[in-house]
Amino acid sequence: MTEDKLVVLGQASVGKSTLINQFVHSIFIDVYDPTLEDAYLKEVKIDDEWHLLDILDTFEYEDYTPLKDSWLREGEAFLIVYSITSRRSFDKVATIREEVKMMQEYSDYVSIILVGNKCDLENERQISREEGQDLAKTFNCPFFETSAKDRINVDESFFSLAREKKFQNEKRLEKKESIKSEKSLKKKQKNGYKVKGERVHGGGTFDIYYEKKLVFSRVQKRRYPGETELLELIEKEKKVTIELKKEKEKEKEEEK
Ligand SMILES: Nc1nc2c(ncn2[C@@H]2O[C@H](COP(=O)(O)OP(=O)(O)O)[C@@H](O)[C@H]2O)c(=O)[nH]1
Ligand SMILES: [Mg+2]
Repeated sequence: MTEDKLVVLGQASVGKSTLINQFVHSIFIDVYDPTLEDAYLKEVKIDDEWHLLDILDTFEYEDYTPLKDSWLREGEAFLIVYSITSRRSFDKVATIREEVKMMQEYSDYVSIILVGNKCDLENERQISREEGQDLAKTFNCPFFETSAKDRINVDESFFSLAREKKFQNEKRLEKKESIKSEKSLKKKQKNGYKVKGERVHGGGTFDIYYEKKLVFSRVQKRRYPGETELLELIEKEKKVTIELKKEKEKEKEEEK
């Protein structure tokens, strides 16, 4: 089971606590109660995988609070909420996102979704759907208009947040891997011997960089790797031409 630490952020009274209670308990609370920090757990199956969602409700932090730092640092994915009936709450979103990015270790891979709540209050609307969508586009994050009152897009938002966390994690790991393999290729290109290959099946050519260290150890044992040995190393169906000899001669000349 995957555990996801989700944090719900946003200005006071946009409906954070109501959204969470609707999601976790399927109830609508119509009393305005500025919450203190509160955590909720819910087990859900998302895309055939069980998730334990650990949802943290937060309260508005006009003043500095060390609590806020820990929410932003320890959270793994963030639901940023504004109310479609409040321009002020919408204007606050960008700042909240910046704060999240500042506190997260991998700021390029922060998992955020944007939610415009209270979409049942159509005649009090101050923020158009397009405006919300456009902001989410600049954040490159998913967007939902929700109603915690009518239970519109509530599950969808939390599910999407868990998916976003998975997606960003994978993106980050992929990038890490590609940096690693790029580095090792560069090292081989710098220090290794180039072996040109030609695919027998499928056509095309490829280059393989053969580690210098390996060649050296064989040279010391007076065993220069022959074409057969290299062929063994490279997959059988590939025809290989070797530029090793030339390189070795060059090296010898340089040593003189
Ligand atoms: N009409 C409507 N009212 C909502 C909705 N969500 C929350 N509210 C109301 O807005 C007020 C503030 O909600 P609350 O969850 O306490 O906001 P929080 O401060 O962000 O946690 C409460 O009176 C809620 O009943 C919604 O989707 N539609
Ligand atoms: Mg609250």
